[in-house]
Amino acid sequence: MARDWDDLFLVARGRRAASTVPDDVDDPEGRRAGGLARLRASLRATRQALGTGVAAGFSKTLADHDWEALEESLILADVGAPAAAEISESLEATVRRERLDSDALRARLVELLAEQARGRDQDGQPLQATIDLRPQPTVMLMVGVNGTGKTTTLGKLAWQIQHRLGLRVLLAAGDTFRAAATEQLEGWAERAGCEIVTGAAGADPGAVAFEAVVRARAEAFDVVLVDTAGRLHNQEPLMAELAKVRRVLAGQLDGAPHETLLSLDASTGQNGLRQAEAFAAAVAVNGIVLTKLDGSAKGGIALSIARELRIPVKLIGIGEQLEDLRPFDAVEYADALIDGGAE
Ligand SMILES: Nc1nc2c(ncn2[C@@H]2O[C@H](COP(=O)(O)OP(=O)(O)OP(=O)(O)O)[C@@H](O)[C@H]2O)c(=O)[nH]1
Ligand SMILES: [Mg+2]
Repeated sequence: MARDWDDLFLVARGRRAASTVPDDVDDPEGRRAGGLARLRASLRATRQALGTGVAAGFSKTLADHDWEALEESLILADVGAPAAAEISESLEATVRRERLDSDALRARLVELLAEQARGRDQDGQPLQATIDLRPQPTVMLMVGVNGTGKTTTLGKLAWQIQHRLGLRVLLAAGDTFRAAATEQLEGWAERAGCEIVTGAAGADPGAVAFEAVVRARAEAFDVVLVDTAGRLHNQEPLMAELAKVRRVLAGQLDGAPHETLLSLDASTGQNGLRQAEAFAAAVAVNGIVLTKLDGSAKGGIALSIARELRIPVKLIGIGEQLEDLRPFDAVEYADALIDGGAE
């Protein structure tokens, strides 16, 4: 069974209310099939980079045991050289040990890809790709490079938390830098039916975050989602400003921010790894949102990040609409990476 929103969010017993997600967003009959088909469609470009547009062609490569070709195509899809080498070596070792038909080989490859995409911590335990909403209130900080999808993701997330879990969300428009950023988030607040705290243009983003937490505590909001302005990971003063927002939140509420999500545009490929490194150093990122997987040929980057930085991918963006944000499922992702289904 694929991971779902209920596997992603940890919610205190008795706190969630009935879901008000309309059927057309979340049709239980069609969702799985529809969702998987959409994920497959999103990963088409990556799959083509893997040279596996057609599953049969891919099986042939495996049957010929062309490990170098496999390794190369994994690297082309931005899986990263170490992961690519490990995967093809492991597959080669399996084949040497036992005779596998192409279906079994394919299944083994999915397993290996999923294993890498899930990632492991220092002690070898699988990374936890959950979002803990049990602290009251839970404060989430969204960070990342310009245009990677921070505001859109927060808006989609606000909608999901508000409608699916029935929790009260407060948005904080911490991007006081870019003109129209506040209006953009206000639009999402309206769609999600949640409240928002804004600041004047050019105001201190830390002050907006501070005010949001004060209000959340006074009015018993469950979740505070803090947006921030985009910045390049090598712009030191801006990274320092982000660290300050984090400090302000930490000083205001024990454990805050409870979740710091980094949004990464999947099409940036291996550069995303550098971004993640720099943001993690500045604000202790504990989850990745991989956006714009639709139309990217570098979807393999999810594997590199989990493996190299030990930060779990928690969410993926596969389009601009509300329903285009999904919990990351390593097996589903690995499967869609090499199999386009009926395309
Ligand atoms: N195709 C696609 N587009 C996306 C996705 N996520 C966001 N976008 C689009 O990317 C553009 C930028 O998204 P924003 O949410 O404004 O990005 P941001 O990181 O907040 O940008 P700044 O605030 O300027 O740093 C918008 O046009 C979004 O609709 C996605 O998963 N897929
Ligand atoms: Mg934004």
